[in-house]
Amino acid sequence: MSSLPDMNHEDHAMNDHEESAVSRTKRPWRRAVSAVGLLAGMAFLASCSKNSPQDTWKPKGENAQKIDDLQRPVFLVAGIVGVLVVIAVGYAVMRFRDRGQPIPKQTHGKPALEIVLTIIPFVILATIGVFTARSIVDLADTDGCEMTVNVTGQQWWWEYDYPVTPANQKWGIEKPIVTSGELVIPTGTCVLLRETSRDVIHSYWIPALNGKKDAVPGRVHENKLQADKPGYYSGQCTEFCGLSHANMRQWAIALDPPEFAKWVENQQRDAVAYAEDDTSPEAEGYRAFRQNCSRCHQVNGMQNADGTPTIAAPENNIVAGAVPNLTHLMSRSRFAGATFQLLNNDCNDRLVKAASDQLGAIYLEGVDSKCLNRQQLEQWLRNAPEMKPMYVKPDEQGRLRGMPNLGLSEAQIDSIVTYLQTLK
Ligand code: HEC
Ligand SMILES: [Cu+2]
Repeated sequence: MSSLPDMNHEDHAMNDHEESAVSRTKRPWRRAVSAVGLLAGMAFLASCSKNSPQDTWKPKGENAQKIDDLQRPVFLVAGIVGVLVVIAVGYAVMRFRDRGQPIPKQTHGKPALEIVLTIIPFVILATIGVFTARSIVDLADTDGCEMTVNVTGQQWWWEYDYPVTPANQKWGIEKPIVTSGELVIPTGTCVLLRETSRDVIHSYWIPALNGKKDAVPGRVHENKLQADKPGYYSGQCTEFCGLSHANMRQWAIALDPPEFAKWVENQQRDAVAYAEDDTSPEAEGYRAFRQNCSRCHQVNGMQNADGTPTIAAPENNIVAGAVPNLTHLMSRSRFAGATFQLLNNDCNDRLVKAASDQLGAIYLEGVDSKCLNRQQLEQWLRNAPEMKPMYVKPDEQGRLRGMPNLGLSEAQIDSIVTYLQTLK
């Protein structure tokens, strides 16, 4: 030991000083190159998805456009600042890296520099702040919408009901419409969503049409949606809400006003009531449904054996007190939190990839026997909690948080699916 190790040297223990000096000068560049490569790879993968229906950079409606108009310049400014900071840090790291030189003279206080470095971020943030506040106020203004839909979140699906209001009556809504999973709206129309929840906090989000809005129990949050063109716009619950949060999807289907009117007309129709002595497979399925499903699921128009209306009592069976109304199940394209397809893959592709001017007609076809994804629907009736995790342990009053396994026989399932196909 002839000399003490140099304390400023990280790798003083290295034997080969020459080689370590070489690798020390090369290594930072190699690292920088791999870091840049990694970032580029990540950016590439992030943009990889062929069709990215939840892309927030592709607004398809007025409110989403307002958000986009704000986020683009903010992203640009933040990007420039970010690049400048990385360059400055990179420069400082290279230029002043430890070569064993003595510690530089320490200084304290540089008022001019400090003031400049305070003023620049202040000006940037204040400018962004003004535009952000303006956008928030603008988006929060829910006056003047031409239609209202109540949107209720529940573990783990969304219910939409279209109340009879003067504005909604102009769209032909003379009877409340209750549906689930898929929100159907007319194009070019400001639709006011009145959001709430029956259990925990959920959040409603259709990225192509607007930002997120929480659905909170005991409160009503207003949110506007407007779609410029007919389309099939996807979203998902964006507030963690328990076991099947990931299976709580939502879709907005925008139709041309004349096609929307057809949808409204159909939704207000009752389902067929089959006579008790009818022995057709549909009528058999109808009775099996009434026996096994009607205590939870409402089908408007269904009748008991004595001719009185069959009224579901979800409040006695489900903690949150509601269950999807199935009167027009086959007018939807998805089920159970809009997670599973009622349409087989071919028919689903045809709908999802439809040109904007054809989408309405295809959607209004609903699910016919050619298109039915029978396998998934049967699986649901065989054992729903296996397809979608749900808390099926009853509470003290015997109520559940999801659809239980009803222990149906294959013959019952077959018969009920035959009946469900009539619910257009
Ligand atoms: C104990 C109450 C209960 C019973 C009985 C019940 N279900 Fe359900 N069902 C539910 C609940 C709750 C959901 C919502 C589950 C979800 O999406 O998370 C549901 C969802 C569904 C859906 C999806 C609807 C949609 O629009 O997304 C279908 C279809 C369905 N049930 C069919 C049936 C059939 C057919 C029967 C009778 C064989 C039946 N259910 C019996 C509670 C019940
Ligand atoms: Cu949720």
